[in-house]
Amino acid sequence: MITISAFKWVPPFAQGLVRDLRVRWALEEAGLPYQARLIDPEVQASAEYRALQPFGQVPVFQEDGLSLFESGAIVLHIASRSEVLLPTDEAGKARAITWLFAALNSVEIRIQQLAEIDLFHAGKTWAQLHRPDVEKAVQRRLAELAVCLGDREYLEDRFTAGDLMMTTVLRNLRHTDLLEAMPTVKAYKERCEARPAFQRALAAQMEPFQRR
Ligand SMILES: N[C@@H](CCC(=O)N[C@@H](CS)C(=O)NCC(=O)O)C(=O)O
Repeated sequence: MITISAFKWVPPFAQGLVRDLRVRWALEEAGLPYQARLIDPEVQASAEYRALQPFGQVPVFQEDGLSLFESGAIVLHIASRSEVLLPTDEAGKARAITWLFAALNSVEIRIQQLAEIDLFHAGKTWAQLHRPDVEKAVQRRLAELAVCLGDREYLEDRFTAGDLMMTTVLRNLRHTDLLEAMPTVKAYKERCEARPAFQRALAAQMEPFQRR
């Protein structure tokens, strides 16, 4: 049975955004059953967990003696087992993987900077000085993404792991109104989030938080 690590509890601003969500979503799309190992700060700091995830973070993926960390690598590993996430033709597969990296490397980095300023450093002078430039950089990426999407439903001609990753990245803007100015990107994100597999993944991440 596949096991993934996730947090027992996170503050409300992070609920529904923790990176095990993308792994749960990929597993749901692929139809692979899994169980979650819910961890707390004590486990995060333990030598046993650090041997699985050198930075003490979630998610970790474990199956049959294989242990993986980094959500991008895990989603790619799962996607390689499911045509729902990765086309079987070489070009289609390579394009989907390209979008997965673009989400993590070209879009998430920008959005993460903004989220860190807003959620962790809002009152600090350096953050207030830096924020306008960071917001502009995010707006630029969103506009570029809108051009890529054009009038298509997905980044390529069908849903792939690239859309899955891009959607989880865009969700990190939920504390802002930046997507309101980008209807194409907003509709794209909502289209992906409407997938039943996403809804199941989100409910599964939220369940332990709501139990507390
Ligand atoms: N690049 C890593 C980042 C993982 C990550 O940042 N996980 C966060 C939750 S979304 C975490 O565990 N934070 C707690 C910590 O860093 O101590 C990945 O994509 O898996």
